Amino acid sequence: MADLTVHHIPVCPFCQRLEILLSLKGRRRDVGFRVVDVTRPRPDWLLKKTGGSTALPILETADGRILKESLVILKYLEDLYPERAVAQRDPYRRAVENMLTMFEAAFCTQGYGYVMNQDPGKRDALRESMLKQYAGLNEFLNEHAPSGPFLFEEFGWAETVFTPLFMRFWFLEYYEEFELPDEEAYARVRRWRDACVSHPAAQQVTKEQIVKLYYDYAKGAGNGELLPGRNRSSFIFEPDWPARPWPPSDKYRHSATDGELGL
Ligand SMILES: N[C@@H](CCC(=O)N[C@@H](CS)C(=O)NCC(=O)O)C(=O)O
Repeated sequence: MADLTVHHIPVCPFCQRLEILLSLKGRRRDVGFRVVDVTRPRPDWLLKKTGGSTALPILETADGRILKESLVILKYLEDLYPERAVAQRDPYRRAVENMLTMFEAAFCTQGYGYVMNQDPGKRDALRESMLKQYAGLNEFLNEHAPSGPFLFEEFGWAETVFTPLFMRFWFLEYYEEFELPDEEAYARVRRWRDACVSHPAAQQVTKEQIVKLYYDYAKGAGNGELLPGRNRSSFIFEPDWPARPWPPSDKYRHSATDGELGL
């Protein structure tokens, strides 16, 4: 058995960060990943380990110690397996990388708030706020890494943190018709995003999985919660993704049944 176990939800962006970091280090097989089904109440053994909290991923060491929060776990893995450094080692470069990483929480909250919105009257404002997030990243990259495509020479720490979010935001393209405008204000961040999502170390999930899994988010229900009239969450593991039809993209006018979603 691996010395380290990550308890995770497949297709969760925070869990994908860990998989990307481990892939970059050639250490993916040194850590066991144990799947948790969030459509059911968390098992007692898991709640005992976490002290009652339910957010994943958590990392468990061989002697049963628990770490929480993806950025904390990333740092732990970076320190534990230092031989292929993903984070910058030069203090100034590390600080620049950390400044960019600080944007992730607001970026994430904005994207999830947007996809979960159920009020058509708020769509324009949400789109504008999302664009502001991208414009902020664009400015930062233009200042610190105008040529790119990455912040430094290679896909590194900031890319590990942001790529899973760029991939999740495929749900905005599908359910909100959100696209980055073809304008200078987004040109640099577009190059960063496109290079990030196509990097070989970040291919753990597909657009198809994300769009199908996050249907219930697009209807306002997060984390395996059941929507009215439904018996199954889009977060269940069976049937597998290819067997499910693509969900209807018009989230404001139609609520798909379990049958329409192939659940
Ligand atoms: N800030 C946390 C966020 C973790 C998080 O929200 N995970 C989601 C899955 S994407 C989760 O576990 N949701 C279920 C829950 O909170 O009960 C991190 O970076 O690890």
